Amino acid sequence: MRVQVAIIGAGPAGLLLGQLLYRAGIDSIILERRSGEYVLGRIRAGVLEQAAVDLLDEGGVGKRLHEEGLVHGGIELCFDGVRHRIALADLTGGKHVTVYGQTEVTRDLMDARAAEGGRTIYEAEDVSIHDFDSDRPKVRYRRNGTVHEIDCDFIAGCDGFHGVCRETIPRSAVKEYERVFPFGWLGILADVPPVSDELIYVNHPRGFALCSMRSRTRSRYYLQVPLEEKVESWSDERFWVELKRRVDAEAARTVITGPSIEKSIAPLRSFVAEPMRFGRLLLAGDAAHIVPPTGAKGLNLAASDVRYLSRALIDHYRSGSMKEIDAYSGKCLRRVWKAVRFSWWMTSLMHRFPDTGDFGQKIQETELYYLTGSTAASTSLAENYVGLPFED
Ligand code: FAS
Ligand code: PHB
Repeated sequence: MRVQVAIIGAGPAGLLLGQLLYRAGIDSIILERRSGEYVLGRIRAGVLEQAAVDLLDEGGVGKRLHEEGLVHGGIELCFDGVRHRIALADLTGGKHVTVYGQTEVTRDLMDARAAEGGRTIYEAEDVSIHDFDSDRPKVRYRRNGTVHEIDCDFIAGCDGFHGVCRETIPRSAVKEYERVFPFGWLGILADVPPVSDELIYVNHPRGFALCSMRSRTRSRYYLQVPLEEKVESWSDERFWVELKRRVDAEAARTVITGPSIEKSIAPLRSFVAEPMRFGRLLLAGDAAHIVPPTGAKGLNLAASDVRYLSRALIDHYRSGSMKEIDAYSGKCLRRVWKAVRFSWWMTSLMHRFPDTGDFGQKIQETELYYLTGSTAASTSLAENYVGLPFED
């Protein structure tokens, strides 16, 4: 079998890339090791930058997003028992973010690909990539006991942090940067109305908390927990009691609690692999980088990479040039590192570390008082949160 682009992974990066290539008349196949239902069952990101919304529109899959997504012009920072609004749109000349779950983005992309007859092989086993340092790369996979081989022009490694693509690259060719945070996020999804119209990021001596949402009737909450914590030791009741101890008094009084429909603990790390291109293999999304979710950048960085990668591949097939392919990794990484910095900064500011102590808590609160009292400082947070500009 031959295809122009073989995409490994049917998460947001792989599906969005496949959709943008399809709209440009470029043939692709997606190989996904899990079932579609399993992929949809993962509860992850919730906030889209305008650039990600624009890309989904470009892919022709923005209809439900515009019907159901919640457009937010601000967030709140809660510290020392008081909430302070960061007016994102006012501070950035009108830029907003849209609250729309990653699950829904993935569903919309899967539905579009199926309707357009795009090829996605789910439950593809033992995917392997070969000869990507030549101009005739190959991909192999097993399905129902039969091994299949695909000849292609390019391989897009969209297979996430634990994928096969980055792991196949010779170790001497990759430089990895990593910082693992000494805590995780315990997340709960519940069909209860959100406690506030906008997201609330909480700095508290007991630990970070986040009040988010998926719609006006479905809420998403997070609590910072120790790394060794087990989700089994957190009953719904224990979660709600702890959340009320960390949020401000009004939120504690008005939060509507209810049974969880999903509850899980995610570790937090910053990770970047450089470069993101190896011959005819190009990495995108979590396959190349991971950020702590504090800055709501993970999914948006995947979209950012796909914006650059789709344009580079379209340019190649239209002009025969490799110029944009050659520039891909550098362009991605300059934007990736700015998001990694912002996510690290916001995580460091909002979380309780083992060595924070009383002095460290006062320093964090003082930085937050300065931040929320300074237009310059708030603008810096706002322009990073809504998404920094792209290079041409
Ligand atoms: P993904 O990991 O989503 O997709 C990769 C796909 O490749 C998966 O479907 C996987 O099954 C498949 N795959 C892996 N190995 C394969 C192989 N060998 N062969 C074939 N397929 C293979 N981001 C936020 O912005 N906010 C959040 O709150 C947030 N919460 C998160 C919670 C968790 C537990 C995790 C893990 C991530 C979270 N993220 C969050 C980040 C997340 O949203 C990612 O940034 C986003 O899923 C990136 O999309 P992809 O790059 O497509 O990677
Ligand atoms: C979410 O709703 O899942 C979410 C929102 C904002 C973040 C992280 C997660 O920074």
